[in-house]
Amino acid sequence: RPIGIMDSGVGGLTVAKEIIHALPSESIIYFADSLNCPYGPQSTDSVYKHTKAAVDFLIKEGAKTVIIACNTATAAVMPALRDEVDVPLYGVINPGALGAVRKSTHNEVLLLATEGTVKSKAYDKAIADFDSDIKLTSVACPEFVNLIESGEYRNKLRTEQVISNKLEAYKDSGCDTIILGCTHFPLIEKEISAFFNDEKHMVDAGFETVNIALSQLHRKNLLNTHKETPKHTFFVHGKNDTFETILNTWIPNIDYSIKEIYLTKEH
Ligand code: DGN
Repeated sequence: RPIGIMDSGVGGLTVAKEIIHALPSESIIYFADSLNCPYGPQSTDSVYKHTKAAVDFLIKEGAKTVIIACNTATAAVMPALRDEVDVPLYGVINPGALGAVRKSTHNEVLLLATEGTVKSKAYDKAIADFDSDIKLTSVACPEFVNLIESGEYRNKLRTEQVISNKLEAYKDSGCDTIILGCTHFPLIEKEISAFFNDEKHMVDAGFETVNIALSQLHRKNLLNTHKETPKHTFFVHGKNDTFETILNTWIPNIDYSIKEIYLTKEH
């Protein structure tokens, strides 16, 4: 059975890429909720509804586990949704917070995320649980999501411009660690890191999650033990003209199919 991944759009591809590299025999089914993207500005209730529909869909399609590869969705549904489904469900915020606590050397962390994630204070809570001495500064960066979803991020100059407009005020802040608290952001990680002269520890919440989820799935005997040629399926909810190009740029040379779907009441 495949590993399920959901996001509001292309962001979860950063998580898919890590899984495909780590476990070349596993197949992935991916749900991109392009119809409802972006999640960042929406209420917790509507993000909960969209996320639950996506998770239910992936389970119906046979997913043996689902990774909520979206910080905004994780903040809205976890841990409550875990009790409503009967496969292991992973969110990206606790692993991201733990990664930052581990990497930070002088306890000042900068979180880059969506408005929804920042407002939820989910990172503040998770970090305080791990280490209450850490000072967290949070910045909502919806501009980055638009830049990436539109595919414009492949224009390096434009990307550098958007980043410096947004983060100028934080350039000389005392932070030593930056959390990419939106799964879209690893697509522009190099440019974000370069803006800070490559002097900060970078934490990719999706990457941290894959490490934790895969070792837990291994312990639960849910990973393939035999070699298998994987087949990846990407379900795009609604229309997304840039999805396939971004998929091919970000995760080249894989066997996949893309299916455009619309969720109906039966789903
Ligand atoms: N990729 C999503 C996240 O990690 O929060 C959010 C993108 C969005 O829908 N705004």
